[in-house]
Amino acid sequence: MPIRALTAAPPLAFLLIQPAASQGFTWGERNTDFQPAFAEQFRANLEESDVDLNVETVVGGLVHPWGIAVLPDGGGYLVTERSGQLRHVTADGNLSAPIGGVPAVLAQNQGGLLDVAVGPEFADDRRIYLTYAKPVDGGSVTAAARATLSDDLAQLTEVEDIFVQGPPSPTPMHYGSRIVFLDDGTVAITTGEHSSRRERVFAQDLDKTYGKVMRLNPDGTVPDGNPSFDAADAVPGIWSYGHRNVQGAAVDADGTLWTIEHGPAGGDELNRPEAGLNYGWPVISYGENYNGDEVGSGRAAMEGMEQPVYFWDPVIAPGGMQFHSGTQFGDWNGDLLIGSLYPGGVVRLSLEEGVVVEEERLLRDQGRIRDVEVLDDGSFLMLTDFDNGAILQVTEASD
Ligand SMILES: [Ca+2]
Repeated sequence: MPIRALTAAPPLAFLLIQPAASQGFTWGERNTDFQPAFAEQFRANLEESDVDLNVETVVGGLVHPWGIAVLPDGGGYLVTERSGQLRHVTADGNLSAPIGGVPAVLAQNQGGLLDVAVGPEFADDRRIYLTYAKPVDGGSVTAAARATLSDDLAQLTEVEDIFVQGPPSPTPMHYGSRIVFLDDGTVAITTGEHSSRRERVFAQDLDKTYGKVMRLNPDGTVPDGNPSFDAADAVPGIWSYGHRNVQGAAVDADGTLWTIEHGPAGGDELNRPEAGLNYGWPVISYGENYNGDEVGSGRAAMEGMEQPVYFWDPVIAPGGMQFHSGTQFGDWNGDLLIGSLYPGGVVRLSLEEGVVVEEERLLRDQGRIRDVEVLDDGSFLMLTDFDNGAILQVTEASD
């Protein structure tokens, strides 16, 4: 965006009608002129928190870190590097050698070792969960595995896939993915649709697991309470469908699952996926393909397909996200903190009764943020997605 950066400031009259811009942020030029389906769906009031952010490096030298999870009882963090390493980091920044036993990954293009989650019974069973690009005959797929982490944090054992996407894709793009635990002990696993024109339509097919939110038991079996579909060949475990590339998922204080997906140019979406529903891709979408032609039907709304809670044009290129809680940044409790790969930093959304009422752009000088993890005290961790990436901790600066 160097050209935009060099353009002159907007005329004064334009400035006067703008809501308060967060840290100098103003909305960029749109890709398309689709009208939002409802007022709160697009460009909420821009806010600027009256708080100072203190950013410290926990550890650097990570190669494209992708996912991070917090171990209980002050046990530090697990962090993935996309090229295939899982490492342990102590809370004071001591980085381990790669943990043994990680599944082989296809570390190509957007593929590699992706998300990591700590099981809810970790203190007893030491189970952790990973998502990754799994090499298979015919290409690769998104997979989720569970494993047992040794007491010395050096080795995974009992590694088994609990989900393997199908069919195999020749395109190492759009793998999603996140794995998050729901309040009932099941897991939600998000996928992508491998991007290509031939494959993206599989997001609409219930006999394939491209572009889906899956809901499974932690051992990969299918729990009670999933939706049933008319299609006789529907893959068991599908929760919702018609997604593009779901790289963020989080559960709110009420136990409701939210997801965020990379859309086309001008079509990143926040969704609250409900059982059995179709979220539209690639039939309907805001925005347009990155080559400038229209997506699918050329429409942003259609009967039988769900509207996003919120969308961005221009996009934020979302990574992972989490709901805030804790005493630091206490005014943000219940807000979503979303990592942005482009233009970068953290996007904060304030929600009321299921709609977005406020947006803030934080930490924009930090560049590509792949994942965000809120700690018990309300401070939060960010992963910077660079060749020389880092775990950063953001605390509320005291006066
Ligand atoms: Ca959608």
